Amino acid sequence: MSTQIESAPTGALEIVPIGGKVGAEVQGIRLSGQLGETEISSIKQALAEHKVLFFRGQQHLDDAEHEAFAKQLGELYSHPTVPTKAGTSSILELDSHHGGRANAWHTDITFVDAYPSASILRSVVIPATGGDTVWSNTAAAYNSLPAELQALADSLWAIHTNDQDYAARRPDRSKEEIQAYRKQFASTVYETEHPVVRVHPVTGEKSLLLGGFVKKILGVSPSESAHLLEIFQTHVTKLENTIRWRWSVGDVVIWDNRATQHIAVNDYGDQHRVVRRVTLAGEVPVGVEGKPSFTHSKAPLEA
Ligand SMILES: O=C(O)CCC(=O)C(=O)O
Ligand SMILES: [Fe+2]
Repeated sequence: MSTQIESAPTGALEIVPIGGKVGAEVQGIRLSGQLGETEISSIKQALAEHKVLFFRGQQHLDDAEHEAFAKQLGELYSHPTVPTKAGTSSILELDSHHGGRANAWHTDITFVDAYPSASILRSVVIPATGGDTVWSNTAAAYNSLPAELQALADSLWAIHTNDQDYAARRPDRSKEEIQAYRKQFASTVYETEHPVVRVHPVTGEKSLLLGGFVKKILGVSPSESAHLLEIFQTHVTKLENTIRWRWSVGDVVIWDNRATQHIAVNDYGDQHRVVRRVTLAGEVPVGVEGKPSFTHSKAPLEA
């Protein structure tokens, strides 16, 4: 079933759901920095509903137009530690030949309190085989928990940090590469306390706020924390709660970073893969009792 929303100037914008719980393709639109208000509000509405939106055939976008498009949806947000691509105001490039493989489930930049509300990813070089990305609906994951575990999750808080990155878990990288990456990625070490369940500011939905930057659940032992994380994360990665995208060059994907996790599947060996991302500023999350997250430390990396 698809819904049609009238929009100017490109005619009908069609939202075609793909997954049962997450993801829709948006058809009949040429992305640019000159979209009409109707199109922008239709995209925002569809994003709140479907969490991940896919746009095919946007090869005409260059870095500047990618940023111009993003600016119509919100304020651009630059990564706190990784330098933006030269010549752009906020683009983060992930190049597989330079270590850019986000192959662990995560929500973007949750090691800061006001982490991005959305990410807009554009494919530039795509391998002939593999290199898909998978997203999970973390509100659906919360809803799939039994009521007893929902109540437990509602009461928990977790500490997130950038001083434990996915690179460190990659067997294919040398010690030197891991050290160099860590030196940049965690040049400033952030530690932030977030509720395990956040309330979405637009939809009011509760979702699990976890993923690869979590260091530990507060108030329990390290081993209890690991067990609890496994229980919750199992619901996030359940196939029913996910959508997997086979990229073509020129595809653009927008995800609601407040209600999703994602992972880039690392199954393409030495093939080249390049994607570029713009993120939009977010607000400080609140838990079910209205208490906001907070960054309790921020310090330069110790040698
Ligand atoms: O490479 C991808 O498909 C996703 C990379 C990623 O995690 C991101 O852009 O936030
Ligand atoms: Fe990411």
